[in-house]
Amino acid sequence: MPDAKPIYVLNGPNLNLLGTREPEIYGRVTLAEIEVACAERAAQLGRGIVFRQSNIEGELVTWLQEAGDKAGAVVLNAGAYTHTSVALHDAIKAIAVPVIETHLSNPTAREDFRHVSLVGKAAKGVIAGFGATSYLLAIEAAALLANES
Ligand code: CA2
Repeated sequence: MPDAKPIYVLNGPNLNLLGTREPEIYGRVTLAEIEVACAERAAQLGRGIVFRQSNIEGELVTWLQEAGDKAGAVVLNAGAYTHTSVALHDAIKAIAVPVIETHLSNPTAREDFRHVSLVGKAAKGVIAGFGATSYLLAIEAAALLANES
């Protein structure tokens, strides 16, 4: 598919620590390893990726706005901002490209404060609870949705 728009994979706060702490919750895979796996799966599906991580809420908002112009779809693990950020909710609402909320863990099975997702109220759908495989499932959903638009 010539000139297919890339899938943006955006990661929120503390996800840069993956593989170094709390392996019982988040596994031992690093974010760099997830990036490689996402790039491979996207390439199989005829797409490139733009993969980024930030601990800064506003930076994620800026990248969502950029994705609205440049991406075919967005895979978004907003980390803890998932549960708190009206700004991310509004940024998702403001762009026409589909956004797939993605989590390593299953927030619904965890503490009560993780049961609310402001991101999920704006996202196209949610994939959660499969560890690093959540990202690969989200890449597949993103590629399908990008092909539809
Ligand atoms: O399960 C997910 O992917 C989460 O988005 C991860 C967030 C959490 O706040 C969400 O409720 C669910 C936390 C990311 C923190 O990642 C760490 C990784 C290693 C060590 C410490 C934190």
